[in-house]
Amino acid sequence: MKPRYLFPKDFMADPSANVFNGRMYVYPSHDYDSGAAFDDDGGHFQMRDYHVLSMDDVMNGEVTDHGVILDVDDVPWAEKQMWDNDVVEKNGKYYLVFSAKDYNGVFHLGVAVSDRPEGPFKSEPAPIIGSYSIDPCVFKDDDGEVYCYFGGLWGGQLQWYRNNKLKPAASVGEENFNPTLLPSGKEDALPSRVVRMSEDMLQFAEEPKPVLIVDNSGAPLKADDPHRFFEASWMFKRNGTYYFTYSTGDSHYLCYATADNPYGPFTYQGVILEPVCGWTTHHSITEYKGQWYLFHHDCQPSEGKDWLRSLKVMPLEFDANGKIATMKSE
Ligand code: FUB
Repeated sequence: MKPRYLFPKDFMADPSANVFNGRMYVYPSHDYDSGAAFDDDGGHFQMRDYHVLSMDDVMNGEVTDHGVILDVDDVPWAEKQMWDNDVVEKNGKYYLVFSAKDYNGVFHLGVAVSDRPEGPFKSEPAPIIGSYSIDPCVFKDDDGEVYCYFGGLWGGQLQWYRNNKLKPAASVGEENFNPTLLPSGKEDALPSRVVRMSEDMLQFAEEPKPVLIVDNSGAPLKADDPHRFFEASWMFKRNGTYYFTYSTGDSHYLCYATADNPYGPFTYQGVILEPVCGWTTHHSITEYKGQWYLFHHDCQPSEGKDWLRSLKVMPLEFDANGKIATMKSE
């Protein structure tokens, strides 16, 4: 089946799709033309607010735009660049976890709370203590524990940190992409992070841990592997298997790796999506009414403008062994 452009009226990206109260909700970033030039730090992504979209038929149904659910002016600690977010329900409240830059140009993760999936959401006064980098995915396991997966290279600043501490050589400022902080060649790739959230969902309950992706022999993927982690962590569970899915950034794939627990290590399995039109590729995978879907974005409608992305969705199939066939979004 051909993918559907979900919301042709506006430019949105980084869709996090979640089912709440029997309805599909999609929480994207909200692209606009700020006039900022393209750079390797993502300085062209100057997003200011979030909307939420909802529908009860993913491929054909009407898509409702519930309007602005959080604006950067209503986040006391954030100056700019409201990048990827995700929402989870816990004990009847909805928690929007998002990434934005503070007034020192440093990315952190923040939490905003609502009584309804449609928002509006009210931001906490300060970012999550000990949080850094971008692209949070909040995943609720069957026992009710919520895990946050996060991190992104280059403009996402993940290369500034080792063992959750700023590397001494990291320069805090506008120049995020400092290649000397990145591993290279046959050094182990930099991993995404996973952390269990506190019961009230407002803080980390523990120190973030690396999300190790290993090959079939148990060796970590290397920095020069085109399938190594870059950004856009997503987690889902199917038939007891934890699927960690992610973008490879500069090689432009969506890939996946599996484990029998939320912390991993995750064994690399393959490519989910071939490169799309545009530099970034970012997604979520969710089941609704018995069908799995791949939500993603591309830049075809804006004729390749990386900072003006459009939401897409298509069905996703698993084989009898739980494997995902590589797809193209055309
Ligand atoms: O939308 C801004 C950034 O672009 C996201 O945080 C990345 O995952 C990439 O999609």
